[in-house]
Amino acid sequence: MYTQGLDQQGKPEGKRDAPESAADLEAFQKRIDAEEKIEAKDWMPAAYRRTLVRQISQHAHSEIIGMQPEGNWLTRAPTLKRKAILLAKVQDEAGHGLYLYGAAETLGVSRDQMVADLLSGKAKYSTIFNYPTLTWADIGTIGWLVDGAAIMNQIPLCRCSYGPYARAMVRICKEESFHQRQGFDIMLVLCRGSGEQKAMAQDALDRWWWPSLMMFGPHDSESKHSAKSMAWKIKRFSNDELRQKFVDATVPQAEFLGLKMPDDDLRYDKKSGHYRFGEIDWQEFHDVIAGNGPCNRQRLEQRTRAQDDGAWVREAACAHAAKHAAKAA
Ligand code: BYC
Repeated sequence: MYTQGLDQQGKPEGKRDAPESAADLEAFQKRIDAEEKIEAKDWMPAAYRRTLVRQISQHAHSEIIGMQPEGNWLTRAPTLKRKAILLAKVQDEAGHGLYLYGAAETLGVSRDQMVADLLSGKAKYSTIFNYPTLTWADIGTIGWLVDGAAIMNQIPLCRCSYGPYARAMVRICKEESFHQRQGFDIMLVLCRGSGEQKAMAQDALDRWWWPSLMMFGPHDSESKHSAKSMAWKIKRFSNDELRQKFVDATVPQAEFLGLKMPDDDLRYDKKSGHYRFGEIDWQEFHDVIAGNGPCNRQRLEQRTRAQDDGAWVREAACAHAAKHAAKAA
């Protein structure tokens, strides 16, 4: 187990992997193939551990950074009821981040290290949270599309081979499903409202549709981690498969709302039973990953400020725990 600094791939800095025997690797793969869950204390290949630390910590960071775009509307929600719902949703996202940091910690990486990697820009988080929330319709669209895409990606993660991650995902998915419905409900109200409200909903869809498709990651042909992650049953479906499922599920919902998808190439292909859609702007995807999205800097600044402002709470909690431990001893 390691708890110290990790490099960008989640590998202990300056350390080499211990040699792994072919027999151990084969026995491990057999367990995976037999759908056995791998638990924290079980032997696992170093690369499997690294992949999980990378994915779970990025996932946790996404939940925590993802609180910001929605938090932006807490003081401006149109009614008290909407405000209470949004407050609960944003709190849920904090909870998701905490379960996920906890799941990553079982792999031997410390929370402090993960947070440090996020704040230094070393660790990634989902590109989607680097876009601004300009109107109330953006809150509806995030729930509908962003949580919708998250569910599509995360339901299969409930069957991930690593037990602590899979179990964390069960509760997260239940909550995400409520989030998606509250988002769709906001959209429904706007689309049945005045012309101005409907135009606001359409504008939000125009801005969030393509970034939502980017949440599923690069094309399978460009996805460097997919083959290994699929063999280890961390991922159960490829990026493109999940993206297609999301498009197929979402286009009819947009039709129901009376909104137009911002994609002139979108059409239903009767033969395959799928919606065919246009090409994603991969340059934009890579730019946002590289830190050059509309809000990357703002998101990290805000997170750093929150971390600094909370230092006294962490110190007080540690002092309190130490006092109790000393008493008990
Ligand atoms: N954004 O080989 P690939 C939420 C990176 S939060 C940024 O396909 P993999 C919510 C990828 O990390 C939901 N980076 O990777 C919260 C890799 O980079 P590194 C967040 C991306 O891991 C608040 C490289 O590109 N969900 O629901 O096999 C409010 C190559 O990609 C992105 C999760 O985190 C991206 N979009 O597949 C509301 C789900 N896409 O690490 C809602 C868990 C790719 O080599 N994660 N990259 O430097 C996953 O399922 C997988 O990690 C991914 C990528 C499908 C995202």
